[in-house]
Amino acid sequence: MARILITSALPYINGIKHLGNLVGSQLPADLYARYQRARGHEVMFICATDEHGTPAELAAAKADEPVAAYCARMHEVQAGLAAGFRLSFDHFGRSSSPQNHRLTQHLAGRLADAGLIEEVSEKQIYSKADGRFLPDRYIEGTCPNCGYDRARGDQCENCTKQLDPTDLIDPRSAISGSTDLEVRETKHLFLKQSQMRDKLNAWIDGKADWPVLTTSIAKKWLNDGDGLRDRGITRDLDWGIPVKRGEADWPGMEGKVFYVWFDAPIEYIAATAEWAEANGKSDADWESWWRTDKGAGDVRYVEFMGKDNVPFHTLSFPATLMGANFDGSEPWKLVDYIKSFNYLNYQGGQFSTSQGRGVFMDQALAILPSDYWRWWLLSHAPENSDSEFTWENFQVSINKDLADVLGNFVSRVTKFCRSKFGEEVPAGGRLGAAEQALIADLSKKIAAYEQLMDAMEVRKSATALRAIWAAGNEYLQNAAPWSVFKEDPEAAAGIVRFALNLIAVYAALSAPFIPDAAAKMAEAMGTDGAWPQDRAAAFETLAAGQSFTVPDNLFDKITDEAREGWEAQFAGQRG
Ligand code: B3M
Ligand code: ZN
Repeated sequence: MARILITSALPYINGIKHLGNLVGSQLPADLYARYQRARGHEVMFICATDEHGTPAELAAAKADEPVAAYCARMHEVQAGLAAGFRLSFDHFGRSSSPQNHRLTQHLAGRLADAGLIEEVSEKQIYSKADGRFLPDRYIEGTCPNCGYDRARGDQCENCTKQLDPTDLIDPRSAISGSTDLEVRETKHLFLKQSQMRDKLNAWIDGKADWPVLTTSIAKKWLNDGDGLRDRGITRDLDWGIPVKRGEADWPGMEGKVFYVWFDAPIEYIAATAEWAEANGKSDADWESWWRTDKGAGDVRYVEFMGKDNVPFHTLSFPATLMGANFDGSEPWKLVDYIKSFNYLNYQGGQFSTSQGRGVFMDQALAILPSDYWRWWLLSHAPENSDSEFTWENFQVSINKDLADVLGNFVSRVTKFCRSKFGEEVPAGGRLGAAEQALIADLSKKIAAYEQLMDAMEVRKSATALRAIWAAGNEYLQNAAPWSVFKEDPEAAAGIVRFALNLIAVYAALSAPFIPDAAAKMAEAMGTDGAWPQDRAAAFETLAAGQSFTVPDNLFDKITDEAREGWEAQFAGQRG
């Protein structure tokens, strides 16, 4: 049994996430967590809301709520949606937790002890009307690169160039619109990432098995001079983790907080500490996942994220953890594998939170059960390139894969059995050549599926699972127990008993993708949904005489009218 630590990128607190966000981190992470648990491994699956920074403050202001109250409310909303999508986190934490405050301040102190922090006097834009500095998204103006007139202080949304607030032409406050701005000096802490270049390079070079998407982004930033320049890790904001050096005040840093991207990844660790506290465990319990000197030496740590988050996870976060271990006394667990994703597009354009374009998590659950979304999103995960959601493609996949192949198989077998033999696994008959051939074929197919799931090849895993379902359907079509029954009821009973066993096997194999339908299948067959580890025995789990039930229709087909209705409903901007 292995110990596997899994983290999903933390969704920002500033609103409900769309399906593109979901498929780029949380959902594939859940697929992997469920699968590894089913294989008998010890899994710690962690996520949290990312609650600091200007996006949180601006969203709270827009909602006309104090930022702490806004974050508390939105955390509950996001936790509810995560539960709705059956995301099986061991803990869904908050980056504003006391645990993260302590740990972030502690690690900053360690970095200072290591000589990796520098105090820099910086020019920042101060708004007299607002009585405050305007970092990141608090300032808007014209992009010096492309001329877009609503570029933000940290990045131009139009041409994606990273900016500093002082780069903007005709800057104005995003709070008040005021242009009465001036440049003032303010002191900030900088993390001397550039001093870590060689260490980071060597570390990334050691990751030969990482996906190309991950390493190409990491290497690009690492070698592009600009990517590893020293970065400010503090901000002039109210909401955030106060800048302290461990537990001590940091002279000159009064009233400042850490930059959101400094404390957000640290929350992976802090959320595990939150898990320990919430479950009556000790510090040693969470440390056994995160400190290689305290039990995490044998942990395999896997991170899931969209490609835009890769630089922070391959450079900044490892730099923090490596830097904090400068004297060898705090060996923090570094990531072993980063699974990153491209973007999911929506009907010929982009999903967009700011423009309310696409389908958002709450809307998706309001129209269909989560399994439908899980199946489509995972089987179309944007792994090797961007992929696209269209309602037509969604309708076709659901109707074919879920309704025609899996749903139909389960319904035909159980209903036929009930009508001829009652709701009890029939005795008689035996496994003949056709059944033996299918067992041999499925054994190979299951092994292939396991290999793909272990490798986090999400789309290919879905294809492999569908092939397993299809093989059962094909078998049933050829074995035709409904015809055999007329001549030889006993032989028909043997076919049906075998097919009922297939349902039990399918329930186990399908659970990582479609947990609700899989649970219904297992419940109907009266099995515990255990993984078919022992292939020979797996197909004879259900004994003659055991009772079963006919599950309710597992999947409804999506009609043309429904599809057209949704297409129209989701054509505009979210209200
Ligand atoms: N909240 C960005 C995002 O949602 C950010 C991820 C943090 S992971 C530590 O894309
Ligand atoms: Zn631009």
